Amino acid sequence: MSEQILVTRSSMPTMEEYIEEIRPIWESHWLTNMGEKHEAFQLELQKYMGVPNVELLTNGHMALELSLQAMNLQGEVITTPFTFASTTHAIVRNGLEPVFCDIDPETYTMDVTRIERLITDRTCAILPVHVYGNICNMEEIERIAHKYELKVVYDAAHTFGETYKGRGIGNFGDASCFSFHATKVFNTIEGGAVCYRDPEMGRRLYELKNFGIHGPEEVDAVGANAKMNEFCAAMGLCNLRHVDEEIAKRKVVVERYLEHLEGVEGLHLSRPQPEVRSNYAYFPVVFDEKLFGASRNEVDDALAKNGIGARKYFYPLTNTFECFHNKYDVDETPVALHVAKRVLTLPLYSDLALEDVDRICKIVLELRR
Ligand code: T4K
Repeated sequence: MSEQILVTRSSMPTMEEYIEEIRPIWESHWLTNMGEKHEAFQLELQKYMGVPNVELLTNGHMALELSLQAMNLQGEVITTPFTFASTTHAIVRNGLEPVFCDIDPETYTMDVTRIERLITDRTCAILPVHVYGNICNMEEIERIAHKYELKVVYDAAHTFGETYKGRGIGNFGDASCFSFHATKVFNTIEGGAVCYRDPEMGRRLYELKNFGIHGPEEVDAVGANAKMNEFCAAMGLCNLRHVDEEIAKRKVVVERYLEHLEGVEGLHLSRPQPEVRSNYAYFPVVFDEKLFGASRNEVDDALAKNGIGARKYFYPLTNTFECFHNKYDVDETPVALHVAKRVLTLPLYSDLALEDVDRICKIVLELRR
């Protein structure tokens, strides 16, 4: 049993495995700018994810931001506020306007029954989030997008390793943006990737991540610096060898949580989704204070007193952020507001001891009144 338990803990290869992977870098002195590790990792990733096209980036945020830029969009983007700051920021930093759609109370992803009424003649894209690894209703989203000729960019930060109907999750929409941050199921320390459909988009992304440089004497876009460096790519190569084992260990942890918490009155847990191979990214619990007897905040405090750092992912909603100066009406996303006030994600990582899960659940369940 551990003393302090945080919401997650980065997966790492052994030090020896990583050192072996980075050893050639001392011979080549090639540290970044699409070196050998970058190229090898991109290829391995493409195979693992079962996708035709993938572009590596410095992080999941730049994956989102540059995907939108690569599509040359203007106008409004339909998205959800129940997400990390990155999703909304990527839209706003592209000079686009987010239009907030409410979420589904079961999966916490975009409520597809509400999309069409938000479409105007300025709508250019839909940017849904696969929250906690719960997959959006992609069939319906893509039907609507096709009908109104809109682009679809999935925020797939939480879904690495997942499949839907046997296909890698990166195969859907015009683009899917993944995060390989230290806190994710699969990490490259910091990192991200875009899986995309149109090869022309790949060419644009490749240039945009390198300042928009087109040729030795030609810069044809105002790009960024979002190239994955060799040390991050090497970490990716190592962690990729172990990711299936990591996911299998996470499943065991999740099953232990379910043994304790499933069916408890006042607790709402995510259900497995049909035809989805899950990556067990997060363990969210929505607390109904009246039925359970304690609020989300009381549970969070009780866990903190015992050295357990659960997290309120995602509170506050992005449409309430101070940086937006009350521009958005949170009453338009009541389900998202309801969930954000009540959700707590409990610690989850592959090496979390089952005795620790028992202890966490005991603290939670002792708060029942
Ligand atoms: N879209 C969505 C839906 C996202 O959730 C995210 C990122 C993005 C886009 C953007 O992707 P990136 O640009 O980040 O690749 C964390 C992560 O920084 C962020 O990647 C993630 N979502 C978000 C949900 O969580 P914080 O501020 O909560 O992280 P922090 O530093 O408090 O870490 C949480 C816990 O993780 C720590 O208590 C311990 C553990 N940890 C953390 C670090 C940094 C480790 O074990 N090792 C580490 O190196 O944002």
